[in-house]
Amino acid sequence: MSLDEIKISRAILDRYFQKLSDCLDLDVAVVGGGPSGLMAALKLAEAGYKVAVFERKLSIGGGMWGGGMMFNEIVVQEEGARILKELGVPAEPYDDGYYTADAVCCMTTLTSKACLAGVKVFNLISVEDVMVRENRVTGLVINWTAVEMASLHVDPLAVRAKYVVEATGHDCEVLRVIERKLGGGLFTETGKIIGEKSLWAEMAETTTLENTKEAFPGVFVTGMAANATFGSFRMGPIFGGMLLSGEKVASLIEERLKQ
Ligand code: 48F
Repeated sequence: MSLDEIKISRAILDRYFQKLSDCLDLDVAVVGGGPSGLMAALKLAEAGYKVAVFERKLSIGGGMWGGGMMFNEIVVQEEGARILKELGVPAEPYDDGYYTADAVCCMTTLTSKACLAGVKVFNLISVEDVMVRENRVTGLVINWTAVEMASLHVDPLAVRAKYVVEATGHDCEVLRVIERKLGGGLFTETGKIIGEKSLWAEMAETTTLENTKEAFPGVFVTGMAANATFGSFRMGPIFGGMLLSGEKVASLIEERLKQ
């Protein structure tokens, strides 16, 4: 067999567009491929739902790769260690109640498990808007990150989803678009994004889970976006809360999908 460059190109185009076309109608669309978004996607795919992750950057993983200040180890507490164990990521006890794990091992394992469970990951795609019908989000508006970066005047495409997971981290980009376009209406005290407070690991880890919930009809918020939306603290390089938040958001959405 001799290699034909055109066949290679056609194989990529055929398979990619088959995959994208299949994902234009989803059970759950996850925006952001950081630890919380990937964890949510993994759990929902394991439960049998059709899930895709849209990630702006070339590599998924968000803030987990860099550990703390580029020292690529992460810290979790007991509950987070339980999740690492389930994933098969080695976690070493460190002092009383702390565990450490290799950030790269953690992110690659989580990514691999999610893909093998059936999650379709679309990297290099940014979510720039949502679709709203009768005050409920019904899908995403997506475009190439390259289009966004070059500020090109190119119209986007749309993806329908029964539920959207807002997992864009500190900037809560999905809810910010909703806030801007609808003038509020979020399930916060003010109807708007309250904003992230300064570093307090203990409080932030606890409240991340409380803040993991529906933030607008059809949109569930997870990870750091949950704390930023509901006005809680940042936690720095402790990642258990992110994984637990992803797990929780998946179970909340599963309950809804079963109704
Ligand atoms: O920031 P990120 O890792 O969010 P997370 O899952 O975890 C936060 C921690 O990494 C850390 C922390 C706690 O330990 O404070 O920061 O809450 O991942 C968010 C991902 O979303 C992507 C972004 O590139 C990143 O990979 N993202 C952000 N906005 C968009 C997006 C968008 N509009 N469209 C697509 N992807």
